[in-house]
Amino acid sequence: MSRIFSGIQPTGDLHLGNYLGALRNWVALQKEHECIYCIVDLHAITVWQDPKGLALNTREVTAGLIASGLDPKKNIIFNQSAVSAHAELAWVFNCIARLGWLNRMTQFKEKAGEQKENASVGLYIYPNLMAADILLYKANYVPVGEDQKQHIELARDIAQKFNNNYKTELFPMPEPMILGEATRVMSLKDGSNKMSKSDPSENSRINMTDGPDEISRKIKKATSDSELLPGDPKDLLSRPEARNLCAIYAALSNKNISAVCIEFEGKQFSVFKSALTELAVSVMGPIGVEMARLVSDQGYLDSVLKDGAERSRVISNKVLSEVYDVVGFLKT
Ligand code: AQP
Repeated sequence: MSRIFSGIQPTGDLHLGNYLGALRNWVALQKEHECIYCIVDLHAITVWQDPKGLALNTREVTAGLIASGLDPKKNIIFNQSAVSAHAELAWVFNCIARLGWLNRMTQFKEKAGEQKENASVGLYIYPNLMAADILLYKANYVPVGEDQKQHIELARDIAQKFNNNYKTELFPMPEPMILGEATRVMSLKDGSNKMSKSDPSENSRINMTDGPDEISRKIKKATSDSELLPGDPKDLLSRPEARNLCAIYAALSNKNISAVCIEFEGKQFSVFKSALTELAVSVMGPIGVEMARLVSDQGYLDSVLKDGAERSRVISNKVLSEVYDVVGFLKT
């Protein structure tokens, strides 16, 4: 059985991009794989997080995972800071990864923007910690959205260089798994930016906790254009906002985008948006309700995280010990 690892940051409200690009795929994978899902709070503090908000978001993301359909008994679900081996292996990888490799990471450039000199060192070396997250479990596959592909490639480079430097086969090469029709859900306000928790505009995303009225309002306000919907998805290439809405419809209805174009060919956006609202409410509504129920049961969420951390330590301590032996650290 292959081992799957993936992570999600507790940096704000979970949104439709997280659901379609990650969570929904994780739920499907649990049937056939050994899955480890980590709420990556160490990654979260690479940009400022209010401490109370971070704790709140960590529980809310845990609720989101379970409400989406992940079984916490079958899968390991835990928060990263509870398992110190992540930070320990990351340090070793800080000494393996090359500056030139990190300089190429587009997410750092996007997140640091013009303020590069002011960005935290943590944000810069974020991919090394991500490599540690994955390799600590010798994971074979990492289900992620399109935006994370470059970081998985870096994890492979780190694994390869570690193995070469120390003449070992310790780490397998992890593969990204990019699944579904919505591998990169874009902002509802700007089709050139991805939907993101940290986008200051609430109207840019549908949150997993949004009720029917919020979903409907946000879809109505979503940027579209005045043209009719085409019968061929190729004609959407120069219309990023329209393409995004069609891709969301396709993913939510488990169809491909061509089928959606055929269904709505020649229709106006007002008609399409009504259908999209109905569909989004029917898929996301029950998940939001279940999330709210779980969030009110803090004791249960904390017990899930504690159990997950204990189970993840069984695997990760063993791998870290192998790494320390290979590197030559004395276990005094
Ligand atoms: N817009 C998206 N479309 C498809 N997949 C997405 N993911 C995130 N946004 C989209 C996928 O969700 C998983 C968890 O991501 P994350 O929360 O750890 O980090 P992120 O990619 O940085 O997400 P955000 O929402 O943009 O968070 P902030 O604003 O805090 O940086 C990943 O598998 C990711 O691919």
